[in-house]
Amino acid sequence: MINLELSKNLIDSFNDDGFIILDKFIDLKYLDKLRSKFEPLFRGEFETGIEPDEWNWKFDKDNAYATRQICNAWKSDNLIREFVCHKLIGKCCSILMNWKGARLVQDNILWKPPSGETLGFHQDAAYDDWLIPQTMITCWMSLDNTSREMGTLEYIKGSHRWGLQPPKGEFHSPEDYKKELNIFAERNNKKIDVTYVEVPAGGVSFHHGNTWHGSGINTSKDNRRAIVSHCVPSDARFHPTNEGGTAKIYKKYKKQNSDILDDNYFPLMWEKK
Ligand SMILES: O=C(O)CCC(=O)C(=O)O
Repeated sequence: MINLELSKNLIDSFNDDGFIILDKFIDLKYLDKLRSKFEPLFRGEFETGIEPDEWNWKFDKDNAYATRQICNAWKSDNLIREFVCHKLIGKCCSILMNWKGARLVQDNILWKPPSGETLGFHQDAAYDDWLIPQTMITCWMSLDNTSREMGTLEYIKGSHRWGLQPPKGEFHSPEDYKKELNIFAERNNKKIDVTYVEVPAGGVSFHHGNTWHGSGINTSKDNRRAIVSHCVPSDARFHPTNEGGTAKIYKKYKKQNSDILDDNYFPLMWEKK
């Protein structure tokens, strides 16, 4: 289904740059089937009968050019679940982050149509201050060939060493998608070195939760679609008091008198034996 052997060179690159980018990950025979899931999901046709946690773009209702995003489509669709919760993703994330295991905190289904708009630069781990430890790694799987013209994902090399800032600014369709990045870099005297994730369909990138990233406008005539696994350590716990970032959506899964992340809502993907 998916294939990857992490070499020492790849692990070193991840530690140096805050990301790695690879041309081959998803077995190509699954790509059409995965792409065919997007339209029904955004029309609200959920195979399992369960709504995703966030469904923030709907056909015939929302801005046609916004980048369309669903969070936790794994609850709604079985094939998406097989991919975003795959044990190999959990294993790669654990090795790259030096964790004993990984669980899914959130998935993303992303669809940037032709003329599709920006996603503001941000750091993923900034949204999970409601977890201990506050950390994350993201596996971004592309279902289409990507290029700079298509508004592909962009990374700032080495920015995983810049610390974590609270989330600021607009996420969906900001006019200046680099505004928050530029403000931070100028204030802290950081050099901005952009890498565009240009991969064939079925390619992948992994990025550290502190790595600054975002994406520009799709100036091509093609759709750009991705499925994404955002992972946290298998032994992460709910923070007793923090309520920032995405807490208002995900802290409802905290059980009274317990700080444990329940496998039913935050699936365990892989753990070292
Ligand atoms: O695909 C994009 O444009 C952004 C993806 C992203 O922000 C993420 O995967 O963390």
